[in-house]
Amino acid sequence: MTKSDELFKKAQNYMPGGVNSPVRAFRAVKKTPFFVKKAKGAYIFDVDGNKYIDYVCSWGPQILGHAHPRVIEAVKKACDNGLTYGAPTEKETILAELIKKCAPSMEMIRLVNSGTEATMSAIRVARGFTKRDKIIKFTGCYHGHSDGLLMKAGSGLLTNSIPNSGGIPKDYAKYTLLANYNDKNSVKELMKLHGKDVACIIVEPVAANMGVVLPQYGFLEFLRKITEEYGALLIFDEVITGFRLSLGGAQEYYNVIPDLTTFGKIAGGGMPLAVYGGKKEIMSKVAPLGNVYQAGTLSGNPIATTAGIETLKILIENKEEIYSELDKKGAILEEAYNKIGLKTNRVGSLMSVFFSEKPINKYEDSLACNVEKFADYFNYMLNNGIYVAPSQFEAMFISFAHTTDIIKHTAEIISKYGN
Ligand code: KE4
Repeated sequence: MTKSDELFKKAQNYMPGGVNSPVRAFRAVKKTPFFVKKAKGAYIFDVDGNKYIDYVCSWGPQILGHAHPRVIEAVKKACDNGLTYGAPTEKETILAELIKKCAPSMEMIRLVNSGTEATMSAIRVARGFTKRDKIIKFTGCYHGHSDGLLMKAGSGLLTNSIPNSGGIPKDYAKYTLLANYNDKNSVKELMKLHGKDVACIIVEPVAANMGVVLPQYGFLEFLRKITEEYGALLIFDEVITGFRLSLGGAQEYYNVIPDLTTFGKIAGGGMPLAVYGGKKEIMSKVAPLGNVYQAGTLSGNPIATTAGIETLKILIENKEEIYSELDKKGAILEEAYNKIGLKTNRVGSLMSVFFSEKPINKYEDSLACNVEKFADYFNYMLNNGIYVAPSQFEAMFISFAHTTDIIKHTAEIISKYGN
């Protein structure tokens, strides 16, 4: 029995499935998870002394690689001044300014502790601003685990085959309408029936929780137009795409500007920090300015804001080099997968490989993938020192710490898969 196995056995006595987030249990790939000892740069090390090239990057935050010296030094220094005050600090404003510099649509923001809090709060603001109750989300998109968003969601719900979570009152679920990603007609039909009651459409501008599925040409522009037509708000959930596709996220990359945006992951540089925000007129509804209530003991705390500030500063200072390098490296891996006949979807350093005969452009295509073959591929990669997401329905992330040699080595391992 490995040390990881021992730790996993013990953890299961205290936490459901032995984990604090379902996908970490490796159930979809029929393995017991490794327990992490440390991570540095592009590598993650488990308690049994194994070293893996990490393409999970903590599900996106570690775009600079693990334990970036500048981020760690800034956080260590900040800790000497205390961990949390529950009172305003200048760091919150500095981070807000940096976020607005990257995504100018973020005229006014609120810092929270998780992507779930960010999307839950953004929807509440949309309802408060429009005085409408219904929302539209897309099947296969995942926006965290708040009650109204767990209908036909992606990520761990797909991985563990629980399309609709237990514990959500039917009465509540009726306010969440489901459209199909990349299917304009499904949106048109819902808006024709419910448009005057729809507060917002929330979308992952690049879906990354049913595997990566790119918006088809004109889809995001269509959502922008139809929400304006019906007086509903457009919310871009950029928890994954924010600062990932480009410094300004998907809204810069595709030049489609939402009314509200949520960021997470990279925004906190690896610490628990997320953001919701957008037009000042809308965000002015949030207490204490307005009557839409949202609060948080640790929101904007000095340690998480320090990590976020340092991370965004490094991205801003080196944006040309970072984003072009990340794209080049993504292209090398994509070519390696395609050469052995595997389908991929990629934008920049965000990608997925699919075990499917046909292209993956929507939820049903993703659902039809061969998850058994994916599990076999996952184990092949892990046995060759490469850690990819333990689910067909998650994404692969490349960090700036993944050197060309690391990428070429990965491509080499990929090229031998199936031989
Ligand atoms: P958190 O509450 O996990 O910080 O963020 C929720 C969230 C919101 N929006 C999008 C687009 C997301 O992808 C997420 C969370 N992403 C998953 C990975 N697909 C987090 C990993 C996990 O659940 O353990």
